[in-house]
Amino acid sequence: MALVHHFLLFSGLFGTREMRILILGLDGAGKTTILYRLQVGEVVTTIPTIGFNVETVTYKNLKFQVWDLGGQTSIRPYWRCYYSNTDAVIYVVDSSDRDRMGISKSELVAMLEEEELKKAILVVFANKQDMGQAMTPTEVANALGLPALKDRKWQIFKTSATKGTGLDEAMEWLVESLKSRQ
Ligand SMILES: Nc1nc2c(ncn2[C@@H]2O[C@H](COP(=O)(O)OP(=O)(O)O)[C@@H](O)[C@H]2O)c(=O)[nH]1
Ligand SMILES: [Mg+2]
Repeated sequence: MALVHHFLLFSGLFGTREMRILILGLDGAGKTTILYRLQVGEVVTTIPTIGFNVETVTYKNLKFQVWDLGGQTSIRPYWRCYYSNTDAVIYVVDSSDRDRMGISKSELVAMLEEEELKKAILVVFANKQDMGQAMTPTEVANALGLPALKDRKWQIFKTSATKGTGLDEAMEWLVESLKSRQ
């Protein structure tokens, strides 16, 4: 319920300009679960001709778009079509997937190099904190190289998308950050 409140804030604050937020990360990180947890509207899945799924939720002038990073390199150039006018990136990490933390880092680094994303705020969700073997947010931050990021407003939050914990706090930070940037 509190999440809906944040979106009311979002939509009220940013007037008529469309706010665009990307939810990205490796497959299995929990992105789709988070999108549904936000409960802001109908999730529409489209498969562009190039062949990767994009899930979109639009709530008033707020648009969330989700797809999986990693995998096939041939489709990467097409991701660019979705990068323009992005206000924030929510980067979702499976904190229990130590084996793929390195891949998650390289995907994040490559994505942040995109010219169109230079000004986007970065919120990392250290997801699956309910799992016993989960890395702590500090461990995830270090593994992703977040402390070394230059000219980037970022923050990391511990979340469990299935339990619904931590999402509120993270979205609140995002709303405040977007507000102060206006
Ligand atoms: N234990 C646990 N499982 C989760 C969490 N978030 C997502 N999952 C599970 O991880 C799997 C992949 O989630 P999904 O949202 O489809 O990942 P996506 O590929 O990033 O969209 C599903 O079985 C989810 O139920 C979490 O916080 N904790
Ligand atoms: Mg998914």
